[in-house]
Amino acid sequence: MGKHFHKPGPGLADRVPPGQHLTSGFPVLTYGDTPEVATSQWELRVWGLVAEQKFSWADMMALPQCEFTDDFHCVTTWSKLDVQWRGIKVTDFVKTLKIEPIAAHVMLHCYGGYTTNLALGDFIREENFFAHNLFGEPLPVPHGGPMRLVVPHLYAWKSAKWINGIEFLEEQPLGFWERNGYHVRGEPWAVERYSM
Ligand SMILES: Nc1nc2c(c(=O)[nH]1)N[C@H]1C(S)=C(S)[C@@H](COP(=O)(O)O)O[C@H]1N2
Ligand SMILES: [Mo]
Repeated sequence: MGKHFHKPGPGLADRVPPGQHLTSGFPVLTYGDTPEVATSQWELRVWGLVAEQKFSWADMMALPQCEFTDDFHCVTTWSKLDVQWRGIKVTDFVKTLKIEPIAAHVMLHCYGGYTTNLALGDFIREENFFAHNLFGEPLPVPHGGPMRLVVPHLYAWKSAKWINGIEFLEEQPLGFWERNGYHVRGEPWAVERYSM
């Protein structure tokens, strides 16, 4: 373990899932290239078992803006506590959608081609949000700027950076890491790291 990683101190242990170590920095974890998207070009499209719609940056900024403080757990074993974000609750966003009752899963799509899947019940949760601000600054591009999803209750590979699409499906799809051996759900307290 390098000097930036340490064992959780007393009182923090109950916030660090099994096999995880705390980091004081905020590592960047990206598979492949980092896409550069200006907010003027940015777009979020919803399709599949939902009335198709496109959201511009201005559409997202017109939704209620909230502050969030959450712990962040990467499956490669680092955790960062108390990350401060600003953005839009998924529950506020989906109020504007017409989702078909048979929809049971979503595939999240990103600029650059990354994908990850969530059960609808793991996506539409009060604590999930689209983030565009990190520690009081516009979300840095390496961390998913201008806009990413944050799903605090699952391992961070579900927190899609540079999000640009949400596909509503009846059957469970498999995203990039899920096809490559990662667990389909990824709950850190249950240590759902791999599919076998
Ligand atoms: N588009 C995209 N989103 C992504 C990833 C990625 O490679 N591409 N990596 C995931 C993984 S494995 C983690 S741990 C977090 C890392 O977020 P960070 O780079 O802001 O720490 O983003 C997730 N979202
Ligand atoms: Mo990760």
